[in-house]
Amino acid sequence: MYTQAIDIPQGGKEEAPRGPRSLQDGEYEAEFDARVARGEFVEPKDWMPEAYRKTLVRQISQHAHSEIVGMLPEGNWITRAPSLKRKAILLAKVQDEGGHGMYLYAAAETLGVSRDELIEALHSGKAKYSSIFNYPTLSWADIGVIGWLVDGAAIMNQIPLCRCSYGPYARAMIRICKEESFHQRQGYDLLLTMMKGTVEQRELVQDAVNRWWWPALMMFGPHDSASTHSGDSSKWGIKRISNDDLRQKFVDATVPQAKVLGVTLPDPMLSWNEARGHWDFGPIDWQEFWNVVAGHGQCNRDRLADRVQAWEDGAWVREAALAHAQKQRHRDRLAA
Ligand code: FAQ
Repeated sequence: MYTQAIDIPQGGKEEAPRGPRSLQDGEYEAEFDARVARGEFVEPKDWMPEAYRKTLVRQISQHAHSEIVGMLPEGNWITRAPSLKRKAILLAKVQDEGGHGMYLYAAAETLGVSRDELIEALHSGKAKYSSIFNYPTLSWADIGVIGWLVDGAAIMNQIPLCRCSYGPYARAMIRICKEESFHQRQGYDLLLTMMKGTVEQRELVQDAVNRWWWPALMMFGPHDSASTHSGDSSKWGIKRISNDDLRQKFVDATVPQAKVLGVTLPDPMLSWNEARGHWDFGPIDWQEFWNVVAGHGQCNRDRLADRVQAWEDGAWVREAALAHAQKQRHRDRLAA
């Protein structure tokens, strides 16, 4: 259930290898490489190397899980938004994140994996989701900072994905990026309002910036030298810009925004490097990053427990939808 794929390998069955097995398949691979080099899209029914398919399933499903788990830290504040306007905005934003998860699960399904398998991988802890969503949202200013920095980093990373070689992923990303851009602006607007408020409000914003800055930089993934998938992903046109280059672009874009806002970024080594034409920044705590990725961050356990609970609570909705669809099919058969 919950799939758009036509040929779904079900759990337990041997997967048919799709890699090159004969001279003819080797020719397919050469044609595939040439196609990617020409910048053409690869579509679901096209031949593709098995490793390409697997890497896409991994990345797209991790991305989908991130959107769904990413609803939790903000959803936590919907009932506590300080005005009806802010509540409506936050509600729309969290709903958008849910929608992004759905587009992305649908894109992953076109690669021959079922939604149930993907959800099971998340719930069992086998699949990853973005490290950023394992940090707590302690004050209303965190909601603004998530919009500004987390959505800001997400856009920086996702714009190049609109040109990735896999058609369904690239097309999903176009719409997602448009919505993320609204998310980023609402966060910045919220923070501008708070910075024009009381001393306490300004302190809340600074405190939130101090806590989210470094985790936001970690969203781009490990240093290029420690990035296991970058080589293949770049060769296959999935990754267009490296982890470190995107991180640098994000820092360069964000420093002037922090100045306008009137906050200090928590990095004493942040300085303009005239020769490079970029902002230099201090070392990232990679031990913290890998610790969070391994499931030992502040909120990893709660986030997964909340997702599993929500899935179990929603069982009756899935059953009702299936029963309704069955009834409709039965009625259509009678009418035919
Ligand atoms: N967190 O070899 P690489 C959002 C893992 S959406 C956890 O460099 P790759 C919207 C990586 O999986 C945010 N794990 O990997 C929103 C791999 O482990 P594996 C999500 C991470 O794939 C806003 C290992 O480290 N965005 O925020 C992370 O080539 C507000 C080695 O890394 C996407 O998913 C991390 N940060 O590059 C929602 C974008 N980084 O799988 C709600 C699509 C790396 O071998 C509220 N994804 N790892 O076990 C990508 O662009 C890429 O997957 C990267 C990582 C760049 C994230």
